[in-house]
Amino acid sequence: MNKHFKWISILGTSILTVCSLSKVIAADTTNKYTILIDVNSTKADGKAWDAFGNAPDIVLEIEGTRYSSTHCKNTYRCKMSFTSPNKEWYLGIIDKDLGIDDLIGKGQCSVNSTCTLDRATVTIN
Ligand SMILES: [Ca+2]
Repeated sequence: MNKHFKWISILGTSILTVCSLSKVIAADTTNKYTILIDVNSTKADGKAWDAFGNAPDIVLEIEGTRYSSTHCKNTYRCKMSFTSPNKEWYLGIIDKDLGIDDLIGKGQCSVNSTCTLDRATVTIN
């Protein structure tokens, strides 16, 4: 094996390694997850979430993005979808109000888990 061939084969192997590594990383960037959110019927003080005793308008905050859905309005239970490169998240569950929003719960949860976040229970798949 001459000197030049040796360098070319080292370079070739390096390029192949970088290409296959970036392929693995790229394939992992856009996973879609489903979250089922269950909210307790009252706030910690025993009062209803909204005026006139109505159910909350559930909003999910994850990695700085807020997710909402028409079927998450005025309900104690709904499903949402989100995309993320991660498998574990710090979540916020919020009751969106006209005035000041109510925080339903916040905390850590990972994929294929059910977690209790203060006044909410979430299951992520
Ligand atoms: Ca409220």
